[in-house]
Amino acid sequence: MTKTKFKNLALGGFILAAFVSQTGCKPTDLSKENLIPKPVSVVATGSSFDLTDQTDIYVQGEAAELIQIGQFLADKLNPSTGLGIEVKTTIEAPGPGNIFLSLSGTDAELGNEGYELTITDKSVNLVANQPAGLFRGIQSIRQILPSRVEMADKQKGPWKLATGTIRDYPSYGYRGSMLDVARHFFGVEDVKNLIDQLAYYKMNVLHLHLSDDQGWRIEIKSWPNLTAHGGKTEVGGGEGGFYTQEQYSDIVKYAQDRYITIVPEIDMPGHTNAALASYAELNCSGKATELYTGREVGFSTLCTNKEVTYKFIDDVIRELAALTPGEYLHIGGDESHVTKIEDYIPFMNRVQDMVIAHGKKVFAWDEIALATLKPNTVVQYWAKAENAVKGVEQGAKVLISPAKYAYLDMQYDSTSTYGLHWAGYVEVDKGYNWDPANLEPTIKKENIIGIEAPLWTETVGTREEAEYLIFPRLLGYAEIGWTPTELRSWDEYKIRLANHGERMKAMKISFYPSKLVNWDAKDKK
Ligand code: IFG
Repeated sequence: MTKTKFKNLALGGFILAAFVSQTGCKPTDLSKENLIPKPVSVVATGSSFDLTDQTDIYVQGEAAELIQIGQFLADKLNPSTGLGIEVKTTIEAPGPGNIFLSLSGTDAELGNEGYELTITDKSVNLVANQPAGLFRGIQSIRQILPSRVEMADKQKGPWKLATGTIRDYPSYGYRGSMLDVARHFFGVEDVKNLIDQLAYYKMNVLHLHLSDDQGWRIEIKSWPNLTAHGGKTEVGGGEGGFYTQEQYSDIVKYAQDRYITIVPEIDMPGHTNAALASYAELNCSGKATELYTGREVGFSTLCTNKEVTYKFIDDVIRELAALTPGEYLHIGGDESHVTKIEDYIPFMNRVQDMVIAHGKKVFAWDEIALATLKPNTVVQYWAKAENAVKGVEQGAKVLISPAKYAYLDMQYDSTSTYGLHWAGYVEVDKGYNWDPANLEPTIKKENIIGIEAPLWTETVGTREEAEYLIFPRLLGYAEIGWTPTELRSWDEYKIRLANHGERMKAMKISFYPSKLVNWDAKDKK
């Protein structure tokens, strides 16, 4: 090494030592944090903010909603840090050492879910236009702290946040997953657990597939046998189950408190054996079918030419709409292989009108594009691009859920313990390396309402089994829905994903340790 280089190295070391001794902290780099989804912009300033037992979370004004958001963060930080962080209200910005959440409607670019997080060595300021934006921003605060912050029991400090500014907002307004609770039933606690995980990754919709051939999972008071009989079993013959209307409302509120919308689905005219087994009059034969515990699809249909069928559907839609604050009801429409197309089309047209009459907008699988789409009907692209294209040509928005990229029940590879592979294998990289706006020339970004990753549960029946399929791929779909495509690359993402292995472990998520990810790359802090 030349003399000059040696001198420069010594000088650099001296400056670093002086910096550390002056500020008492090691330099940091906010832009190297492993945030998922990746924020729109991060500017690092190299210092750090310490959470201490003097730190509190201040919210501006007395709004109960902001206090609740502050409390959500405090409840996530206190068990592991033991710092006893409290939520307080203030008009002015608080003194140094605190976290401050406030609303300001002056930053249109942030939209309803965006936020700006400014961290200095003295303060943490989170600003958004709407409470939802604050809620998305506190997930970033959680992810900037060491992964052990997500542990349920007390961990040793220090609890440092790298300093700098994050400006962030989502690409798509609908960023969701779907849980099929019909093939295998999942109880309220499992659903709430999934909602917490969606919230951590800034997702904002959970679509619940509430009825199918194997089970009817939502109490309908005017047709009680749907759950009394139709909820009694599941794939494989297990005991099945269902949500009472009270339990469904509890799930809806839990989701709402995390700025997540529940989209309930009653699949029809196909995928209806549970209803057909519960009420003989719904069958064209007038005879009830047997309960079904297998995994075949496409063998059932409501009797589309009997008026009682529409009375049934109207009662179901009425009761479900009254329990659902979200603007959409999903009416399925997929794989109606034993419904003649000349019956399917008028059926789907009539049911759309019924949903609208009950004040909701319609979601349906992409086959509905064969019918006449009502103005706000959204086509969920899952199998046939030509159906989604038909939907766009009718002026509809498309929800992007292509089975070959986004079906969480697809096996990772031929050795996967759970899952199916009719749409192909979906390893973690394949699930990440695609762009919803680049699937079909006709389907442009402006035609897309967002992305959804469905989990069909023919092959999984417990939380752990479901998590094997959901994670880690869900993190990639969260990023596809949030982060601009031009900021995304698999090679860079997989390093951040590796660092989330520690976080998923801390949150007790039984994720699939894909060999494509170097999970041993230890968390940086
Ligand atoms: N297709 C069926 C689902 C489920 C799935 C399993 C849709 C819209 C295959 N319909 O996906 O009910 O069986 O991968």
